[in-house]
Amino acid sequence: MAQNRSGADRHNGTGREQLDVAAIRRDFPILARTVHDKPLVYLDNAATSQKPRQVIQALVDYYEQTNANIHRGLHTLAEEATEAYEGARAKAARFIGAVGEGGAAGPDEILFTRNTTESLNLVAYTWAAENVKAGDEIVITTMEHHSNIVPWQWAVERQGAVLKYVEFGPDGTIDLADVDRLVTPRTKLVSMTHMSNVFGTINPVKEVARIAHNRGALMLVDGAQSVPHMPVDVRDLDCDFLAFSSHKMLGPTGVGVLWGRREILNGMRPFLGGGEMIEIVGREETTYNVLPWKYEAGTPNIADVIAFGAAIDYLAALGMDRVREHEVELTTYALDRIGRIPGVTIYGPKDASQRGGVVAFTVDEVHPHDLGQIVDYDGVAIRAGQHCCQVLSTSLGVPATARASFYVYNTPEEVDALVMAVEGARAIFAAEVSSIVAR
Ligand code: 7TS
Repeated sequence: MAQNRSGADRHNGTGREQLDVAAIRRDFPILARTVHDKPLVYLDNAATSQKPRQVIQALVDYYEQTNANIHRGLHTLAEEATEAYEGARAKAARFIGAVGEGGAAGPDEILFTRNTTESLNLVAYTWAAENVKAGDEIVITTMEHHSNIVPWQWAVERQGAVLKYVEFGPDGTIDLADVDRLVTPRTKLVSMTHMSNVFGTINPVKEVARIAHNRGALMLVDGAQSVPHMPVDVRDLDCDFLAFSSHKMLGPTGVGVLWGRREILNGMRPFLGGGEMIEIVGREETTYNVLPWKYEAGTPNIADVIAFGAAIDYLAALGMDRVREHEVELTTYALDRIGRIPGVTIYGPKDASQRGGVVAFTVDEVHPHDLGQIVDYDGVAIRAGQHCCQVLSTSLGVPATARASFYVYNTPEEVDALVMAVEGARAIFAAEVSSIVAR
């Protein structure tokens, strides 16, 4: 497989080497394309990231050299496919610190799903069904993605429980005092995004986990936006579940992870029934396979899981500390540059050290959807709308925002291109308004 060429050659004054973004960019074939005859400026990474050649090649290699079903055949291809698939699981475990003491038995806590959404639903359907009773509480926040709201709405409806929300303040952060007040001995679970996909807020999930545990509740962390962008260690967070998606961290679509504490996963019923998840199937009853296969019924997404392993290798070689530093730098620059555009409002914390590489904003007189479309003519890809966070939008009282989100291959020049494109959009609308006035 191709080597990760993305070395590091610059220093940032901290003694630590910075990412060599020019070398990284050469690993991403799509960044060489144009959109409307302009170089692509891809700033929609919170939705999905682009894929390096190493990941694309892992898919091609798998289908050209290895393709076989796993855990079944006795032949060479099946063995190689199984080894590669389980190897990716071990990489995922190491990446989030799930490897047990002495390097033993961490990967069995990694369950492969389709995405963060499925990981969250898995907990809501299985764990909640047996552990949440009438009158119990589940606590989430008003900045959650729909995938961390809807499954809990259904769960509390099924169980006769109550869904409680921690509200965010004007700067898009939560107050631990509110968490402390809302989490009671009736609370069974606190489920919270580690990094908001709209505000970029990095939530104090470690402190929230401590509060949850003190009241006897479990802590689920939605890591869809944090795991791709900063070091995340489940032992340090001391959470009970962590959900994230491959496609937001340089890997293919169709692969998600649910990490859970071994004793909790062992105590839960499986999610889906079928092949692989069983031990003995009788006419009336079935006993289950051990972790992690108990939760992986049917033929999994073998090729994409293996390529996800290549994505993890790529990020690990860059170093997640450096990924985070790069994004703090870029976000600081973007907050300043975007903030200087007349009529702009930026949402979320002011300080880039408190947020991820996500900048949601509005521009007076220009609807975010129009903005998204106009900047696309300049080759700039951003997202506009509610970003699957309607509860957040309603609380904020802002029906839609434009959102730029960054990753390892983005540059300050691309932030400049965004700002110029937004200025252009403003000029178009200003011209329209004056022509209407003149009429
Ligand atoms: N949680 C958060 C915080 C997210 O940002 C997303 C996706 C999800 C969960 C769901 O992830 P999935 O892989 O299951 O889809 N967020 C976005 C976004 O901001 N724009 O498109 C998808």
